[in-house]
Amino acid sequence: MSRSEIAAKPFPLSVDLARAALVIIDMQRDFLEPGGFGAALGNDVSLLMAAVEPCRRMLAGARAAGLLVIHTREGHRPDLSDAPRAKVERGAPEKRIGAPGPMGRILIRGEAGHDIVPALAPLPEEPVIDKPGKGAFYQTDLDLMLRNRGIETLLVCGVTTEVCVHTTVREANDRGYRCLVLADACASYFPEFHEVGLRMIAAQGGIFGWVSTTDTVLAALAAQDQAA
Ligand code: C5J
Repeated sequence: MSRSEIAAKPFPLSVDLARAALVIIDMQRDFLEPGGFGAALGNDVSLLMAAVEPCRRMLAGARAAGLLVIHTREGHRPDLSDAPRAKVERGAPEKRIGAPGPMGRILIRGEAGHDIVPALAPLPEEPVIDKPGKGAFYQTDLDLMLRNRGIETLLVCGVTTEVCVHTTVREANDRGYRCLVLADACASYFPEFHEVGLRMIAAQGGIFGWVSTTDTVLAALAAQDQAA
């Protein structure tokens, strides 16, 4: 497969799409839906919901093109043995990780709120990385999976831009992966953090990665299909 030149900031990125994976970060009900953890903390979850449709389109395009698709979820074991006290003890007790919420215990694996939103439900063959931290590489087998498949470039989307997307992109960058972040398929409860978060990634000649859009990447996938 030939390389595709994908328009991006700070400059176009040459991608071997056969060695690219789509990584969808934490599109979980607890973060996105009314009544979840994010909403309980007082956030406007509609800001995050705006990323669902771009993610859905990107997911459909990646599946059609045969790309490796990886989903991540932030959450913990029911006994909280993998949750640092410093993380659990943050905030009001009734809104902490493990506390009962409208969609089950907040950010606990197996609870309804921990699940990925139905529009982006993983297929059985798509790996789901359950991560205890913000970064998708921390204490997971993501790096092993990517290396086993010869992946070089990550197409990254999901929430939140400045927390789990950013942390994952930084981790990936240090491990030698090129990261192309899809601006419209990421979101934050804080629009200004989203904007600045994206600018930080592409700053200084692409210090952590590149920033593009769903449509741009979908067009590159379609062009590759036609050329094949
Ligand atoms: C947060 C995330 N914001 N997925 N998680 O705690 O960004």
